[in-house]
Amino acid sequence: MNTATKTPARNTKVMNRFDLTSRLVAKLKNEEAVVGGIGNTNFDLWAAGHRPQNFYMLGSMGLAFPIALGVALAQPKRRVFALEGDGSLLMQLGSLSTIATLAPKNLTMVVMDNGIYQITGAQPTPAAAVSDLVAIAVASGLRSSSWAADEDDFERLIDQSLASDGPTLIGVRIDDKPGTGATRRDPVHIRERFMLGLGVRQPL
Ligand SMILES: Cc1ncc(C[n+]2csc(CCOP(=O)(O)OP(=O)(O)O)c2C)c(N)n1
Repeated sequence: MNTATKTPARNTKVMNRFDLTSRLVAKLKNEEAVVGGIGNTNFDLWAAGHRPQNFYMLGSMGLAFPIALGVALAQPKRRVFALEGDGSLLMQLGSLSTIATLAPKNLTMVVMDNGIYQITGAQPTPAAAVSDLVAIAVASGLRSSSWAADEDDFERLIDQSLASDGPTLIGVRIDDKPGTGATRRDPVHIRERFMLGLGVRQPL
């Protein structure tokens, strides 16, 4: 028997990245920072409605959570969200231990698990069907980590994270759809706009 069928992830609903991202963005009322990972997570963040507090990672996989950690530590009064693909998180699993150790109270991470590297041709990730990313997060010390059973549960877990006294990780299983939009590929512009949005740059 394939033991992968026993992982909690396999019992959760397959959802859609853009829909979940839109649900998250609809909840934002307090200039929360949102860091999108390379490719589809930031394309859907852009498509859900650009905000000055959004940062769109270009080029390197696995940096959404580390960048969000830095923002959360630098601005502890601001809620910070990070959206990352499963393949990208696999590039940077050590960040989970670092985040668990530094334990910012204001950080909510979402891993969008489609089991593939969608944007480069849908190759299966090595974790697909054998590893449970939420179980890895728990074992890394992130005790508030869970799979969202469906869209309502995702929204509940987001709300719950706001009241949590430590970092939260939410795993969502998603379909194989590509991202909805396309971020303008100008890293300096993205960085400057984000820093302005966080109030750490003065307008020119
Ligand atoms: C270090 C590194 N290796 C490989 C790539 C090429 N690459 C860009 S996005 C991507 C796949 C991302 O997969 P995932 O994070 O699961 O997101 P998805 O495309 O499935 O939404 C790959 C392999 C890269 N940009 N950086």
